[in-house]
Amino acid sequence: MRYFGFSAIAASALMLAACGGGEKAADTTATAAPAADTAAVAPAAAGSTATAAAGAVAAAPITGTIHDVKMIGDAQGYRFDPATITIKEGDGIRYTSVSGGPHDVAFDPALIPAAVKPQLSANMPNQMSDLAGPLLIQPNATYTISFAKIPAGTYEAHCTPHLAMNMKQAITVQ
Ligand SMILES: [Cu+2]
Repeated sequence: MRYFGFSAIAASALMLAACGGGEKAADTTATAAPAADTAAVAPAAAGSTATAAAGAVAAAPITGTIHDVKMIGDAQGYRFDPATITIKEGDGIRYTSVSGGPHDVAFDPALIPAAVKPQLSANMPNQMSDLAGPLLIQPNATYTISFAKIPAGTYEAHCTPHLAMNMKQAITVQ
């Protein structure tokens, strides 16, 4: 029965998160926890953590190295240089539109695991659409993405205007 009670609390916490979102929902959950019985304190704390994870995700700033990647369009084709890159969690990638723009940096939402998407999205400012950065129109315009709090894995990025020309990049986060 206690477990059922916790489920009900968790469910209402999730509903609060869904309706409110962000810090306010977390605060509400924290306030509601003591109002239940004492036995619920530990589970409520766990529920509180889950709510924070499910709510709005803050951008995680770069804590490591910033790697430079060029975006090029010339007689040899459209490409990211380098086209494959291995970085560490916490690093950032600074993309520079060198030639043949406009370019952008985008991820196919269908290819990004659901557990990764909220943080990746939070780390991508000025999105034009879901997981698509702004078009870099001016020569040497840059766009930087933080890979802080991004789980290890390989993620495929692409340039939306030149996707048909296979302008793609494989980013491995260690
Ligand atoms: Cu491009």
